[in-house]
Amino acid sequence: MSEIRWIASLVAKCPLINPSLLAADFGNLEREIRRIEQAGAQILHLDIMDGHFVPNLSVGIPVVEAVRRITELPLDVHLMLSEPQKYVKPFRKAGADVITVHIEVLDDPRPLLDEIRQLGAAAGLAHNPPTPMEKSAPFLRDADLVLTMSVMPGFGGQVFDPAVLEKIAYIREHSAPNTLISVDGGVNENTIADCARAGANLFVAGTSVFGTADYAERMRFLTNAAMVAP
Ligand code: S6P
Ligand code: MG
Repeated sequence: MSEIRWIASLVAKCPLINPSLLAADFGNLEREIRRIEQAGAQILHLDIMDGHFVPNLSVGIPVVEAVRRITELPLDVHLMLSEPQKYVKPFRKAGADVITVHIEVLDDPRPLLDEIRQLGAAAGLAHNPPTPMEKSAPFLRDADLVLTMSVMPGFGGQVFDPAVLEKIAYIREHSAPNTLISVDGGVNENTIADCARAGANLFVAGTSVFGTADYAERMRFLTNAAMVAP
């Protein structure tokens, strides 16, 4: 697998908090993005939902385009879609730098992960809490980012499922050294250290960042909490 260079430099800066815009104030998106940039964010997470793979809708291509115009931060676009194959090209064109697709809707994710990389983006592979590790295990080295969902996707502000820690440890052991090992859902001051200890290095955080008053203080606090050796 040829390497997308900027991923290696991002991995070198880990542990990193990956603020999820789902919990931001969409009425003031530009202000929210400026505040999170000033708070030290190195990447931004965007949740795309289709009302089918998950029981909710969120934002689509025009919002990713708008965010792209506002910031130069890498955009990590999490596709919670039943048919991601139809949308990787338009999301890449809209400005996605990482495109993550779910194993649950792909028998063999390799062609789609390859296509994402050929489009010049980093390729992410996600799995939901009930999905056994065996489903994603054969493809860990085909992805630049492996995303372990620690809640059933669809809504922010849910409670972290500690059963995912075992999956994260497996991924850490079996993925390539420059893989982003990400966790998403219920990541906060009580759960982040366990995720880091298990081997995660990129922590998607919605409510636990945007739900607070001082983003910079919160980003520092969570980052420090994640600074524990796996
Ligand atoms: C989970 C959601 C996630 C998001 C979310 C995390 O349902 O779809 O993919 O990234 O923003 O939110 P929180 O509030 O648990 O950190
Ligand atoms: Mg997400």
